[in-house]
Parts: sequence; structure tokens; C-alpha cells
Amino acid sequence: MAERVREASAGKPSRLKKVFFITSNPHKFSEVNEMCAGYGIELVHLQREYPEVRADTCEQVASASLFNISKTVKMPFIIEDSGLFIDSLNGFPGVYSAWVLRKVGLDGILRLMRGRRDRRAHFVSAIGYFDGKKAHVFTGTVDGSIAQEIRGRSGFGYDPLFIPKGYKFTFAENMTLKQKLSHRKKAVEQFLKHVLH
Ligand code: ITT
Repeated sequence: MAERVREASAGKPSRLKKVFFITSNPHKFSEVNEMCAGYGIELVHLQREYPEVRADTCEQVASASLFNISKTVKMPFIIEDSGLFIDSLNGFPGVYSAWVLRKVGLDGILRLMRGRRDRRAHFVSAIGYFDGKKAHVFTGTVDGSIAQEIRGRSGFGYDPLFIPKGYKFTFAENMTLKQKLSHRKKAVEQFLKHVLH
């Protein structure tokens, strides 16, 4: 991992604050990169997976990942752990969101939700930031509900099922809404506030 960071950073100008974003998910990278644009941060994508611990919350997963990765990577980097928590399923799929989507897909979630009147859910994003010395975690959440069927084609993951509270469209039907309200946007705002203080 440390070797890859060194390779990725070789020969780049250093006027902007350079922060690596270690994630296997290109959608996460492009969303966060867009949000950081214009704030003097050069986000460099390091597209790779890293082992995640089992825990109940995204904050705990992000903290443990920061701790583990910072044993070998000493340059500033962020990681993000996120997930969809459905109230009537006791928070499932939660921290297992990526795995569950791969295994059962959006249809699997809709099957689990069949006949349920309480469709409330929320997304959580926990951004872990290692500044070269210390670890920090910033979180954001957005409340909403699970649609009755798959709606929209934009975005990624559970976007076609998630209707933010107070609106009628899913995130996948209205990306402007997602850019304005998302859990990730709120976590990135906290991160930027810290970095730019
Ligand atoms: P990395 O761990 O490599 O960053 P990942 O996709 O495996 O990538 P997570 O373990 O944090 O990331 O899983 C989060 C999953 O939650 C993600 O794969 C989506 O299925 C879902 N998710 C998170 N944020 C989302 C969003 O903004 N819109 C839709 N689904 C989202």
C-alpha cells in the first residue's frame, strides 16, 4: 500500500493540498472529488480494496480502517465507510450494504420490504481522514424512505430505492437532489471545515 501511494504521488506539483482517497468505488471518488473541487484540495484516487472490520456503525468501521492503513501509509489520506440503514429491518443492510447489494441486489431488498408499511431508512457516510499524524472521522446522514419499486438510473448502489425525506423522487431520479442532500455531502462538509479551518 505505502509503495502504491509513493508511485501515485511521484512527480506531481505540490501547490494544492494533496490527499489520497483510498476506495475501490469510483462513484464515491467522483462524488467526493466534485464536492472538494475549488477548495484547494487535490484528491488523488487510489483505487483499491482494504480489509474492513465487523462493527455496528460506519464510524467504527472507518476508525478501524484508518488505524490499520495508517500503520503503513504516512501521507494524508481519506477513506469512507457508508451504508443504508432500514428502520423496519433493524438497520439492515447497514455496514454490510456493499456485500448485500452484490448478493441479493435491489430486488432482494424490495422482497424483504414487501408488505412493510414502515419504509423509513437513512444513509450514513463516515469519512476517515489521516492527516499524516492524527486520525479524524466526520459523519453525515440523510433521512428518507424506501421506494415501492426501482426508480431511476443515475447514481449508484441503493440510489434507485432511496427517497429523501420531504421529496417524491429517488436519488437516482434526481441527482441534483442527491448532490444537495446526501450523507456524503454532509460528511465532506465537515471534512472541509476541518481541513480549511
Ligand atoms: P470502499 O469500501 O472500497 O470504499 P465500497 O463500495 O465497498 O467501497 P462500503 O463498504 O462503504 O464501500 O459500502 C457502502 C455501500 O453502501 C456501497 O457499495 C453502496 O452499495 C451503498 N451506498 C453508500 N453510499 C451510497 C450512495 O450515496 N448511494 C447509493 N448507495 C450507497
